[in-house]
Amino acid sequence: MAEAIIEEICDFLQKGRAKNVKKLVEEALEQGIDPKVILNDGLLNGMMIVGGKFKRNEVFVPEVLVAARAMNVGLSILEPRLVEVGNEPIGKAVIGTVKGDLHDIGKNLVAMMMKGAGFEVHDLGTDVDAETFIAKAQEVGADVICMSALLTTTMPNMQTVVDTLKEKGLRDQFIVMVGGAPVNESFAEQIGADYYTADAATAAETAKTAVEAKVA
Ligand code: B1M
Repeated sequence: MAEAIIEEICDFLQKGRAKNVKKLVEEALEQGIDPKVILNDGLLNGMMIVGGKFKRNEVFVPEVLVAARAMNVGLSILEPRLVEVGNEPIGKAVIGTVKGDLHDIGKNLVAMMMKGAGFEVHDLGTDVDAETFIAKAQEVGADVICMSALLTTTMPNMQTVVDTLKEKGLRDQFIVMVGGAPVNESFAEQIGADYYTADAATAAETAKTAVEAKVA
């Protein structure tokens, strides 16, 4: 039963059928299926299959776009179940996908996990330039700046944020975290970011540890 509904979520996600995905995710939650199973085996699995087809030119941007929309609808249903926010925020974070980059699913997941870890999260969306990241971080008194990039061509825009922080004499005020499929540890080191993490849950854990260490 649980396997059947998860398979259906995965199938409808690939077809970009947001309404069906929404309905089935709600049904799966009502059936008591673990939200993490719905996320990983249903939604993310479906997106991975679409990603593979996109790479092999079996589907194209419009199909990927509708699948991504269905993914974000599914995520919004899961969010309250994945995120149990405490009363006092443990820190503040600004998050966005860097300039030139419109991919937001991974960034949304990181934002969600950060909220779950107790952060007050300010989500700047996609295509965010250095000035916007920094202005928002200063405005809200952020502890952490989180940047996501999915394109090799937009990764250098993470460096621009770090360099602009240095130019403004603000580098020491913020913990800078980077991630996204093409990003890795050595790139993070090379651009002078503080942390690279491979997935959303690890990003949230790392941010929490880093903020606690800063306060101590
Ligand atoms: Co795009 N796309 N796309 N795309 N797309 C990729 C990234 C690509 C790898 C596909 C491929 O060719 N195999 C390829 C990039 C190649 C490269 O740069 N080397 C690509 C391309 C080429 C493009 C276009 C240029 C295509 C075109 O127009 N010809 C174009 C660019 C548009 C732009 O941004 N300017 C484009 C457009 C699109 C859509 C709009 C159609 C859509 C995005 C819709 C949306 O996001 N709302 C889309 C999608 C969906 C994808 C794929 C299929 C899926 C990405 C995704 O959401 N994955 C992707 C193929 C792939 O990745 N296999 C592809 C699921 C998500 C959960 O994973 O974001 O990696 P991810 O997040 C992970 C981790 O990386 C990590 O946490 C998450 C897991 O827990 N993480 C962080 C992410 N951010 C983090 C930050 C952190 C820490 C961890 O700290 C702060």
